[in-house]
Amino acid sequence: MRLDYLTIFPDFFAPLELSLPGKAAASGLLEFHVHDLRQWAHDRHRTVDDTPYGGGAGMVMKPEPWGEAFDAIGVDADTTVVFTTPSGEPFDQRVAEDLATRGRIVFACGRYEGIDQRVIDHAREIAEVREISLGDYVLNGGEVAALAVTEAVVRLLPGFMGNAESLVEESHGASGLLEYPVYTKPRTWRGRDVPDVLLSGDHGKVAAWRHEEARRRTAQRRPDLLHPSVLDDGTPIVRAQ
Ligand code: 6GU
Repeated sequence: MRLDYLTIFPDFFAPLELSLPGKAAASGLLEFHVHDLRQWAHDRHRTVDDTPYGGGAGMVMKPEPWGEAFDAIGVDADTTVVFTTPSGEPFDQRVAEDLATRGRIVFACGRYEGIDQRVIDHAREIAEVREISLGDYVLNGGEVAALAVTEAVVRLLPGFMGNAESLVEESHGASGLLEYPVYTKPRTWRGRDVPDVLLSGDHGKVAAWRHEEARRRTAQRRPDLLHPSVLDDGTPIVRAQ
C-alpha cells in the first residue's frame, strides 16, 4: 500500500517513521510519501489560503495548490483521496477495514476553515473520495486525524500484526462489544486481586465471564452499540416516516 500526505505541516508526520507503521514501511509492505503543499504555491509568501467568498470568519484553503499537487503526485482513478474534516463521515472500524483494501490513499489535510469546495468536487471526478471525521469535536487541522486513520488502517494489512487473534477479540471487532477488562501478574497488587475465575483454569467459565464483562461495559459506556436505536443517554431515536 502507498500512502501520500498533502499538508502545510509535514513535520506532523515524523511519527510515521516510529512504532508500528515504521516497521511495516521497513518491511516493504508500505510506502509513505509526505508532501509540503506550499511547494505548489508560487507567490513570494507561498500563500495557500484566502478570505471566504460571502464573508465570515477565518480563511479558506485556495484551490490552485491542491490541483497542482494532485497533478504532480499522480492522483488517478486507482487512488482514494481522504479529506480529513470534522464535516466528514464518522470514522470507525468498518471504514478502516474498507480503506485497508485500497492500493493507494492520498490524505488531503485541511487547515483553517476548510478547503475550497471545488477541490473536493474535482477530486471526485479523477479519483475515489472519502471525507472522514474522527468524531464530534474540532481539531485545528486534519494532520492528527490522518495519522489516526493511518494507524487504524495499516495494522489491518495482511502480515502486519504478529498476532491475528488480537485483531478478532479487540474492541469494535466482530463481536460488536467493547473489550473485557484484562489482568496480568502479580495476582495481588496494592490490595487488589485478579478475579478468581481467571485463575480457575476453566476455559468455559473464563469465556462466559469475559463475555458478560464486555456486555456490561458496552451497556454502560456505549449503549448505542447494543441498541443502535437508542442514544447514549437512553433516549430512543424515533425517525419520522
Ligand atoms: Cl478529520 N479534522 C479536523 N480538523 N477536526 C476533526 C476531525 C478531522 N475529526 C474530528 N475533528
